[in-house]
Amino acid sequence: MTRILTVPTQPIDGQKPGTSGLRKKTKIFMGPHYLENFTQSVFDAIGGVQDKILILGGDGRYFNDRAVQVILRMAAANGAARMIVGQGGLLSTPAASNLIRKLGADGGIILSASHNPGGIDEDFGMKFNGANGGPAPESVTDLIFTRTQELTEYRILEGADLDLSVIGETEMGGMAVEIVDPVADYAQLMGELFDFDLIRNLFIGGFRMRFDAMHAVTGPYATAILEGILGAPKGTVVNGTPSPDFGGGHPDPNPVWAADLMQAMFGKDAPDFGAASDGDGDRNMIVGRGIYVTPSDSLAVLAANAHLAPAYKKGLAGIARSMPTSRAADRVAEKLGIECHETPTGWKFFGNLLDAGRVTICGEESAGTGSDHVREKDGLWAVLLWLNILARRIEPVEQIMSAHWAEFGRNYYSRHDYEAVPSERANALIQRLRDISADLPGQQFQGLTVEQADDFAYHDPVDGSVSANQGIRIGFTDGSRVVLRLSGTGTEGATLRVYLERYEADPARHGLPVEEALAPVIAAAEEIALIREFTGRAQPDVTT
Ligand code: VG1
Ligand code: CO
Repeated sequence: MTRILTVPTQPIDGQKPGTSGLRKKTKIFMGPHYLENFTQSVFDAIGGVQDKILILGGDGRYFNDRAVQVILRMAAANGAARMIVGQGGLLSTPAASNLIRKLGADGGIILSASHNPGGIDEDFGMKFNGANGGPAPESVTDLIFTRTQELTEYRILEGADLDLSVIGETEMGGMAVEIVDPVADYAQLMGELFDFDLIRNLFIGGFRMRFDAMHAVTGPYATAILEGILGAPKGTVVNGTPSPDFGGGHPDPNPVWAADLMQAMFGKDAPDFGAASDGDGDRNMIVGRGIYVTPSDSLAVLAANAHLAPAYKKGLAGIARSMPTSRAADRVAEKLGIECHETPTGWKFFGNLLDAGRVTICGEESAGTGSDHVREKDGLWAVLLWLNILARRIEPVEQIMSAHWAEFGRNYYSRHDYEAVPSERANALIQRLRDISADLPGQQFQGLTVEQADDFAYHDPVDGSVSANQGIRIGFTDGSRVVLRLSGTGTEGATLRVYLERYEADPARHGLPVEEALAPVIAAAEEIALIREFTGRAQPDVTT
């Protein structure tokens, strides 16, 4: 029986879905009517789900299983034709994107707070992807937000839970529910893009790798593809079983949270290649023996070498990077003579460019890389493209990096995060920069002269839409750059992100420690933005 429940109180606490969906403390999502209100708002904002087909799955964090049952009952009560759910309620973000596209679904719901920790006292999240497989664009997230503010009732079916552990088709209140293997279609797609025989031979030849799934959703994918299909030795994948609290850590693939992997790759008897992925499987971290590859550099190297993999052998249409990502990829685009786009942070901004066939490869400094094979960033895809390149070049990662820098120059890069800053302090810092940016050009800070400064506004070349206030950019005459913006994925106060970049053409200066190379830029950022004064912090909480 369908029940129509009237919402007793203010439905949602007035927050817009951020960079990717809505993220909140798990207990908030578990609170009375909260998940239900947000779900109904999503359904209403996309014009209802009557007769529609949706994909549903999540990264396995705490509350994932319960939320799937609620969403299924609501989809049934709202007249959906069919829900396709990953077995056990699991789907990585790129696998969900692939299923939406492959099965011609109207969209999908992904339950994840990505790299944020999981558990009853940690974070939960929900995002909606449209029929192209990509994150809902701002026009849709704005509609969802508006709907949360005016919602008065939601529809839900009463009934028992479905058993999500059995693959096959079942039914709920007239709606078909199909439980699918979360890995199979994705693994097949990867096999179409890359030269699996060549990578198999690499492992046969004794190449050693360590993939850290960080107790999150890529465990089953990496185990099936790397150890199963590609024949990497058992034990190549570590922390491969998804756990509701990600083993108590942050499933954030960077040198801080993947410290074990760093230690293994810099230690005695290190493997040839190391990689990690985040909570929902859309990000990646790449480490060679004794060398960490920054995500910005990884994007540039993948773009420069993509033609070595079957899917990209005809070359790339163009490259896009998020605004704070280093400009290393721009130099590759220039050399290849292809388009290069700078978009705001968040994968949704790549969708139009990919759909229009203007770009093939995209990336973000936060360890997201992907291509036109889906409409999400894709962690394992990046790892497999690296493997395909390594199998063709037969060179250590370190050598590939130094050759790349010798050819294109090196963009030293780092990001400093200040977490849980009181929102009014963080907003005031950004507002002040907005106010003074027009006066900065020509001024000198720590020996660096400002060339350009603004609050980035993106003009989408495909649909003409404008997204303003996307972050402060301060460029210096020597090619260095500072970017400051506030995170859209945090759940506590504000997170200030400071992105620092310096270009070095001279190969004799490509071996400096990163913090040393960036020292003048870091000092200039402090002098311009008064970060210590506004945040009250002497140094960043996380440096990546
Ligand atoms: C962060 C990253 C951004 C990424 C977003 C979602 O956003 O900086 O590059 O697209 O997370 O990634 P923010 O607004 O906190 O800086 V994921 O893996 O959380 O879907
Ligand atoms: Co993610």
